[in-house]
Amino acid sequence: TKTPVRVAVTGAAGNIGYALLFRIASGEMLGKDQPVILQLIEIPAEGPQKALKGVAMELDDCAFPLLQDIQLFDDPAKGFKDANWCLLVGSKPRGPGMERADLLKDNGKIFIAQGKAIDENAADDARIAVVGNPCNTNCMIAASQARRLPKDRFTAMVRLDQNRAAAQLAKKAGVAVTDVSDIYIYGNHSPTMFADFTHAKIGGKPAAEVIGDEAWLKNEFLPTVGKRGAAIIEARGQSSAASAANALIDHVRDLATPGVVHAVAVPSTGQYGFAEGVWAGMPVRSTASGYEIVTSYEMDDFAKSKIAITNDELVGERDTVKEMLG
Ligand code: NAX
Repeated sequence: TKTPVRVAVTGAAGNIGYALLFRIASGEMLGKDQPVILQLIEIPAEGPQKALKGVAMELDDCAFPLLQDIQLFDDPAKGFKDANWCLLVGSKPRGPGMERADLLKDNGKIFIAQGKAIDENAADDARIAVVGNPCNTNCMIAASQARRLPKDRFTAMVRLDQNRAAAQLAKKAGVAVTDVSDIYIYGNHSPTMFADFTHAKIGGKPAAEVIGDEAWLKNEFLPTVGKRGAAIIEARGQSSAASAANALIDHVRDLATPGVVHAVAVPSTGQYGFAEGVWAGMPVRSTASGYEIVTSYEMDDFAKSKIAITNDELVGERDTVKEMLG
């Protein structure tokens, strides 16, 4: 039998956590033959800690054959101990009237502490996936604390945007989502992201050719994908949870599957014109131990202009938190 993989999850008593943990425990993330140990981390407050116990009771009640242990923590240093995967879902939500800069800085403190706790305590092979927003910049901040672990182990999630884009293209073309390929997300997980329809394929043919409506791609598809999170909140009264958890399952599973190409926010060394050192969504090809950035897509002027906008936003976020980065 395989050695269990330790999966640490922050924000485990939250909405995404509730849609996520049962799928990890059932083997959907790391495989149906891979035992897991869940190390669940919440803030020390009574409410979240009590809710976390409830989630653990339900996990017990599923009697998942692969779930070898469930451990509950209020201290990240203990919660990340020996973790192979660190899924950073928890973050501070934007309160009413709160400035974006304050949100960035408040979350910055959380991700400095978590980055440090991971670097000091997690397993040597630890990989990190950040979901809590603003996820690209939170990820950059956490990675800034890494002394032992390579910074490129820290990734942020743009997979929900990729999945949203694939679904929209399939719907428009009237095909199954499995017919859509080569759709990747560039830049920030925010409305400025660029869902690159220019290289997307439908049934192996260029998506733009199949859809035959450039105005729709530029003026409807891009904003629909970019503002989908807000549209879900408007419709449901709550932010995306099941689809976000599903995207995180996809993100981790595909990082753990050599050969798969998928969009991940990773540290830029200048690919596609992104500023060096920001965490930008790009296509990566997973390898046995990590990933390599796919740099072969040629961008036209339209795509370049979109990438420039989302890059500017990432650089602006970095400027806002630069004193924290040390
Ligand atoms: P919830 O508010 O339901 O849950 C968040 C949980 O995190 C709470 O239980 C809270 O106590 C906990 N938490 C806060 N700070 C923590 C800390 N320092 N350590 C441990 N736990 C902490 O939010 P939920 O709907 O689950 O969303 C979680 C995060 O995902 C949010 O930041 C949200 O903006 C972000 N999202 C990111 C997406 C992406 O594509 N990257 C999409 C979905 C989602 O909006």
